[in-house]
Amino acid sequence: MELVNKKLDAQDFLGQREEILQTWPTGKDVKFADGVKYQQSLPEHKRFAAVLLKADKEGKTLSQPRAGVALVDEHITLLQGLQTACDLLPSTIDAYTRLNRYDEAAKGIAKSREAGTSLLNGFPAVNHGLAECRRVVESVDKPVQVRHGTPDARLLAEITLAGGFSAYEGGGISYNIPYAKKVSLEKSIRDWQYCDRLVGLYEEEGVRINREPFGPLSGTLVPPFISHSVAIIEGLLALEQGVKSITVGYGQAGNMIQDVAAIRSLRELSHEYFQQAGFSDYELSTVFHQWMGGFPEDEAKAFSVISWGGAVAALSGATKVIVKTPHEARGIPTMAANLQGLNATRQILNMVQDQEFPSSVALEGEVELIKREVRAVLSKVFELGNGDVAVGAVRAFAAGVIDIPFAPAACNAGKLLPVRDNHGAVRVFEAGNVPLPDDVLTLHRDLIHQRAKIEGREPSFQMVVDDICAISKSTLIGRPQ
Ligand code: 8ZB
Repeated sequence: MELVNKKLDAQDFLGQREEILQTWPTGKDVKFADGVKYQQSLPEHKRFAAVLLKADKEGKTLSQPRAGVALVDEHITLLQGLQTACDLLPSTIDAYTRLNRYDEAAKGIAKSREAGTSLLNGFPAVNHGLAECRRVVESVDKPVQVRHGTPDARLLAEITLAGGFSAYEGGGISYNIPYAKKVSLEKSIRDWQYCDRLVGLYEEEGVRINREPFGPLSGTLVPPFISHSVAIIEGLLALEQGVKSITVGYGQAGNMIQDVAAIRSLRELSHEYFQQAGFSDYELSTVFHQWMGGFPEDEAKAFSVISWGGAVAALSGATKVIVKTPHEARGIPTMAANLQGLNATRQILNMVQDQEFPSSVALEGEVELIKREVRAVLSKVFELGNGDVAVGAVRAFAAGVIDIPFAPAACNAGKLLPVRDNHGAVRVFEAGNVPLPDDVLTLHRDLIHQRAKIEGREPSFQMVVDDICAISKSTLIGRPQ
């Protein structure tokens, strides 16, 4: 089938469903009508979209950890241990499931049973199947989201949504380019149209499922306009398939003004593009990810990074914040470490919640800058797609018009080089083929040269490397030693 941004027709969808539900034995337990009935039985306080909408109206910032282990009982124990310290729960899916390697996940489950500890880096929802997913959802008292990194997430969506999860992270771009090397973008966008259409079918039965494009992308010096462009494209693709609750996301870059401006511009631009495309019947919320790059090993220092993220999340007015842990530099956190990250974040959210970030020339300027950058990129995307955003997205990546820094995908140009300016904001050092207006490019270059002059060196790749390592070595900007 040719890729277009059109609602999948029933024949196409049902044809795919028949095939996809047969790829692993647990697929055959999925019956859509039964999934709808189960979702309808969930109380309001366990419905992800409802809890987000309420928080957004009240101007609150909710907290959410990442968590997932191999075995169901252990996973339940983990989520039960975390739920009193957070507002929203996750189930982070393991890497084999993300790669559709359910046979390997099965071995991981068996070995985890033998070892008495999780030997997978997440919860293998497909292998456990529908009934066990429901047991997870029923064992906790907060809404649960599927968080993963899966280019082809169709079977996972069928099983987990029928299993009572009420939010689903990912998208055809954001779960391909930063996660896979050789998956074609046409294919991942089409496979995600299926996931969005499935959510659309639940919506048609009165069941609201929240969808969240993965905002931070590579998590490495991503300029806000790049991640915003991807989030808006994925939002448009989702709306077309009938999604009604969308959370657009952004990964903390570290400069307070840029980060506050990023969440503000993300919300405003999303409304602008969604409404321009004729959509009005949707709920929009935002998510701020605490720093996604390298962390300091020292736990006290890690808490600083975590708390700063929590503070800026609240100041920016994000609807939720995804929380890191003091184990970030080492790997998958224990429950205790996860609780520490959540408690540190809750304290700062409570203290900052009622404060307002003052308007200023600098903030307004940054908001306007991001908006101009996003509009320049997206107008080229629409032009390349002759008005079709799905086609335009594929061509934009091929042409390097959208270029995600430090992403593994072969179809990503990798020519754009970001670097921090003298205040730590992420700027564009080499634009590659990204069509930024001349005066914007000049502004980025001037800001970078200002820093270079102060550091007494030329802007260079070394400066980029210094920035990538800076926070783990306890500064924001990678100054020369
Ligand atoms: C793209 C997301 C990366 C972050 C965390 C990593 C990192 C991954 C799990 C998890 C708790 C898991 N992460 N898998 N955290 N439990 N199973 O996602 O540590 O911070």
